[in-house]
Amino acid sequence: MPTLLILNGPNLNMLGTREPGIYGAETLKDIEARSAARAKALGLTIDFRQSNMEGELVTWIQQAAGKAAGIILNAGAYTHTSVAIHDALRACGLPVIEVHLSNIYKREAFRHHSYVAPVATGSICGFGGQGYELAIEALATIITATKKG
Ligand code: CA2
Repeated sequence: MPTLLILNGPNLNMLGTREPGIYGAETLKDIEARSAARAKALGLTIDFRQSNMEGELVTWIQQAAGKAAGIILNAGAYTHTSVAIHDALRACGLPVIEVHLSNIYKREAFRHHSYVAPVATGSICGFGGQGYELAIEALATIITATKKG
């Protein structure tokens, strides 16, 4: 079964504890569970991770090359700052879907720029935890299309 690497950046381990008005009431464990269920229904498995460290996210992206079928990334605040994550995604050769729980374009101006977006196949934001399921569906379509050649 193809594996999707789902990466979550800084502070996303805090989900469900504060700021439910912005990020919803779900915990990251809840999002992992719904992602696993959606993936299973589509014949995929997931490797779901979170890190508060930029370098760890970069290493995981590097290690996914040649192993994972695609990457779903909510880089958290690193979305708006990280050239290192941009470079790793560009080099990995995998389809990448950028996800954000909140609609970053409705928020502060500093959240309007993403270093992930230019190296992503597509971006999904503003749908809370459902965004992860939408990203899994998008990658399932891409993987099937790639297999057909
Ligand atoms: O909307 C998203 O998914 C974000 O990636 C979340 C990041 C934010 O910096 C991005 O601009 C948009 C922040 C995640 C922090 O989540 C918390 C949740 C509860 C309590 C504290 C932080």
